[in-house]
Amino acid sequence: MASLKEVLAAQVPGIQEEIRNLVKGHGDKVVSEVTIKQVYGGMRGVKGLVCDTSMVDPIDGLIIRGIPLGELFDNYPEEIFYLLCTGKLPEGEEVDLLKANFGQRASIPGYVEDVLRALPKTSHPMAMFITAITALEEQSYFRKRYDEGMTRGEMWEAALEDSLNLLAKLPALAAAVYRIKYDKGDLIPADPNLHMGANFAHMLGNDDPDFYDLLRLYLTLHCDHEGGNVSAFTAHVVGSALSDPYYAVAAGLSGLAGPLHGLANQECLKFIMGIVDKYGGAPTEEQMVEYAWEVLNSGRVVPGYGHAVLRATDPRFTAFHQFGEAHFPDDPIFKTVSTGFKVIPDVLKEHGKAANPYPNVDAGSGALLYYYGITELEFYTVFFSVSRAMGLCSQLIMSRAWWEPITRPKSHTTDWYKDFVGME
Ligand code: HAX
Repeated sequence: MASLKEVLAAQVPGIQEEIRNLVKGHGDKVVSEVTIKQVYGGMRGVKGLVCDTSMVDPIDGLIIRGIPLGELFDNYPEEIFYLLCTGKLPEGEEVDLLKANFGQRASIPGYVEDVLRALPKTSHPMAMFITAITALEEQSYFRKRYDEGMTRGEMWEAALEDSLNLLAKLPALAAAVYRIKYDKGDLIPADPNLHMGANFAHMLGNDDPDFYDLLRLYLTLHCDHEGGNVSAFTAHVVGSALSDPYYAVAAGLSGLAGPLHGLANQECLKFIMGIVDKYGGAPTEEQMVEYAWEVLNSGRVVPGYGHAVLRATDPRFTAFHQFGEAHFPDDPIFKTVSTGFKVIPDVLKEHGKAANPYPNVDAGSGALLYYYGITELEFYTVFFSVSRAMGLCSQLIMSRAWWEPITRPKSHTTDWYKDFVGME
């Protein structure tokens, strides 16, 4: 039985050699051209990044190390992190070893609680969460080892050590933010016998086994989404400066806090509740169509629909929808999500702007959290963050394993681009 670190140690020399040979043998091969539209359009479609942990297929959605997400709906988040890092799922006792490893690292130092309590109650939960992660940076093994003169060959191990500590503590940090911000009473200590999702639910203060399972699913589904999305790209760039994983994850999650990215889950539930309020319960299909057009005609986006890469229903939405159908199909908020799923894609097609008229991960997740009593919408992106940090960390470990250099693309002024195309 091998630990995650031992499995990676066996793989890293092969990864380094593979990349060395690829660059040595094919270094001058052109993989992408860049148009002016892409330069001014968020670099959409420009191939210029490496991400070995996962890829997003426009139709099939997230594929983790060759395994479509649809085949991983029953797995634990700890197993997913192992898969992201190593390309294989842990087997037999490796799973228990991994869960125990996370469990032993799960508690948070007292000073972090003090930091959180010192913040104004009006702070956004994401700002509190990111502050807590930055406060934990004091414990960085990567930074300590760098200061001692660690070689680049040792960096992936230091990144792994920081990642395991940070990921293990994130549910406790998130629960601390929740209980402090919303006056839920004393913090609840981690239970090292529970898996990560259950432990998170437990520390939030809800020991319903169905909620345990929802958080297991939630942490599994949001784990990673290849390398070019705002949070992954940001963490990647910051990590390339050899800032340690605490800094890189705090930076990446600051991007996740944007309404066009992770914060969309908060916006989605606001949208759904706006409909329920307006019609005094779950709307009819006609009412839903009317409401969606009102939003579009006022120049706003329909939250939870569309995606920069996906061109079909997000499998993560499908998993959440199946969970709701199995547990509370008649809940008015969940029913509203279901009705939206039926009619909004056609509205968006008729509207004609969105390249992808189908629901993304954020369209339904909030309705499920709300059902289990998490009624503080602003907190939803923190759930997303606890999970997404697994992708950010595994990508950082991979980058340090193959000695990726500092990221530094070239920028030009608008005058330069105008000259380049011959524009007056
Ligand atoms: N409602 C209305 N209009 C939409 C739309 C939606 N849901 N999705 C896209 N459009 C519009 C865009 O605003 C854009 O309009 P303009 O040309 O006037 O600027 C046009 O359609 C083309 O956009 P696109 O190419 O389809 O989409 P982008 O790659 O530019 O953006 C977004 C992708 C996810 C940001 C976009 O679809 C959106 O704003 N959706 C709603 C917010 C949302 O659900 N975000 C969460 C995404 C998932 C995620 O990252 N979670 O973390």
